[in-house]
Amino acid sequence: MLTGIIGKPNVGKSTFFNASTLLNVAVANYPFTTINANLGNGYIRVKCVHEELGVKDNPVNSACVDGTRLIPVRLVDVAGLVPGASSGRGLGNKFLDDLRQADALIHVIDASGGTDEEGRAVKVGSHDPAGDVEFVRKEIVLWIKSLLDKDWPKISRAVESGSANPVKLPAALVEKLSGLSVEEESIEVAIHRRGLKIDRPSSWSDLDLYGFCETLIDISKPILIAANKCDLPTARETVDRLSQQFSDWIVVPCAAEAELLLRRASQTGLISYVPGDATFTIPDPSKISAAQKKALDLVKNQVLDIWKGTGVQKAVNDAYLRLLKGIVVYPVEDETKFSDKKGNVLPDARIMHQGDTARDLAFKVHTDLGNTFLYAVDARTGLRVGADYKLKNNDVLKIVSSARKG
Ligand SMILES: Nc1nc2c(ncn2[C@@H]2O[C@H](COP(=O)(O)OP(=O)(O)O)[C@@H](O)[C@H]2O)c(=O)[nH]1
Ligand SMILES: [Mg+2]
Repeated sequence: MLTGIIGKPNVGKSTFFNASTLLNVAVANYPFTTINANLGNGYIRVKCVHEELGVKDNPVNSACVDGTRLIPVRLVDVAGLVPGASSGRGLGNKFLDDLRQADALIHVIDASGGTDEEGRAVKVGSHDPAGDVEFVRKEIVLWIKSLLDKDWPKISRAVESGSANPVKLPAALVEKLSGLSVEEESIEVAIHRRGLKIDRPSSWSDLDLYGFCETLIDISKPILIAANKCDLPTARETVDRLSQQFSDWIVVPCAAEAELLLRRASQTGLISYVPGDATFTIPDPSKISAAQKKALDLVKNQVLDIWKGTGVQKAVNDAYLRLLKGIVVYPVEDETKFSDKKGNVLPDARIMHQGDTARDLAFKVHTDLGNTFLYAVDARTGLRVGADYKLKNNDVLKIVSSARKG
């Protein structure tokens, strides 16, 4: 799963990305190795199960700080986009290429109203970011539509050829949109929701195609709004208004710059702070300079005390756990000790989808394990569950396969 950070220039996308990807604790075993300037690991924050199970853990693929599990997830900082990007304005299709692989999008807006539509700095409070929410979505829809427009007559002919074995529209569209992280099922659902004829694409109007693309985006690249720059007072009224206006969306008030400051201060040991906390502590006040104290006070007064956190961690959590309906599952090899073969207790925390099964988990751990799956054991109860068992959040499961005994 990959989440793209999108928005017009100067809203704080890179600040958000840099803050989310900075972590003070080492994660031994990063599941992702290719990391460049705009692709990195963010983290999901959840309550670890080790306390509930009464054990001390040794995380391998994630980290555990005082009972909080931090699980790596991939984030990509997408190039800024401006109105008309889908037809090549600004960096144009560069941003679109960046978000091909994304399963969900975090749309960063400047809630303080201090950047115009093109991303130029203007007087704080003078630009209404509601329009940005609309135009960014529209550019993505237009981009998807532009990938289909040109070939629509050809696709229609293939689907309506009347041959004994005609091409099915969803299959044709998956092929056309390959590399876009769009599934056939999502296409079927979008066609159905829009009440369009699946076997008569030639009957679709231009508006029908637009509407279909819009619904397809809602399903296969859902968007969360990160209302950034909430440290500025003009953002308060905007956040309330946007939350009402976009009530179907998740709107998270954020202060990316404050989060970056807190993570940096935590990295150098000036403060104790776990990403997503509503407070921080200063272990040794004598080590803090007057300027540092002033900056930290500002973060406390203008962000933490008002919003109960900087929102950056919440936005990443919500993208994976709410938008993408993720759940956390702990696979183990010794269900009596909740450990792997080497004795690491609760070594891995994996993000799965609601509705995934025990066999899906086996495949996620290793293809061989999926192929030779026999059953799984719920480590809490010691009871066996079958391949179709629906995973629950915080499950601790041992997978038993025919390949490896014991
Ligand atoms: N007040 C305030 N400024 C921010 C915040 N986040 C970013 N900025 C500022 O906004 C400007 C653009 O940030 P940047 O991350 O480069 O934006 P990008 O172009 O969207 O990647 C910079 O001057 C940042 O310091 C925030 O939470 N609050
Ligand atoms: Mg940037």
